[in-house]
Amino acid sequence: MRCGSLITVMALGMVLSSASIALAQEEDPAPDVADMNFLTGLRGSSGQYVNYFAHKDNDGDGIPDIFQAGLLQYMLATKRYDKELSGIQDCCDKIWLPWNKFTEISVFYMGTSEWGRDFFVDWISGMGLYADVFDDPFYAPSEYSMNGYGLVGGADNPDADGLTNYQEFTRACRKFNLDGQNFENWSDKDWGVAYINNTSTVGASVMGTFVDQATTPSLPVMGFFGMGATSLAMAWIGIRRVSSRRRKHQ
Ligand SMILES: [Ca+2]
Ligand SMILES: [Ca+2]
Ligand SMILES: [Ca+2]
Repeated sequence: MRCGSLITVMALGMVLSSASIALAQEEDPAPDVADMNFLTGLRGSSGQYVNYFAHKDNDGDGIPDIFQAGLLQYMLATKRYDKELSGIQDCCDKIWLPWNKFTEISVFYMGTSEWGRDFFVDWISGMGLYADVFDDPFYAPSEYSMNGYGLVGGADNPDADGLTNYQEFTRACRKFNLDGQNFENWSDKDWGVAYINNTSTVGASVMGTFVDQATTPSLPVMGFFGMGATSLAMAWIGIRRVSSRRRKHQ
């Protein structure tokens, strides 16, 4: 296990251990994943978890995890990728406990990396907290791994435009004069530019631009055909004008 992963596992242990396990589980349905805010979930209230989760790259794909959480949140809300994300509601249903303040973190990391899922399955079930809900189906990686969906990883390309999510991310950063390849060096001010209000996936921010670009085919595809169509249109207009002038002079 990588050092970063180990640190995050320890952090997950800290936050989960701090949850009040003495509270009784209530009969309460799990939230709809489309309504969950993964941005605030990864930050925690008042942003106290940003150093463990939100501003880290725990899966090592080159993108801060908060941006992947934003992309996931947008995809769930817009329901454009329902087929690929069909297993995530079931994942949420099985880990949901009304008193658990870490549902978004749990769902996100269980889904995006094998080590995260294994942590929750083995470590927490070992504590006996989730013994009844972590049954054998959770040991099927293909069923629960977000990597298997091929949507929010750095090498994924959900809009099929030839640009990976990592490339879409660094492009979005450049639009706001930020170096996406070295986000570890960003200041608090830079992070404020990166995603405004800490809650939204839309708007004039790196987050809004990244989410839009990652789900919209861009220049490599649209530019080629777009330039071809524009050239043909201009040529046609030019011919019409020349023909018109000739008729006037005849
Ligand atoms: Ca990442
Ligand atoms: Ca793309
Ligand atoms: Ca794109």
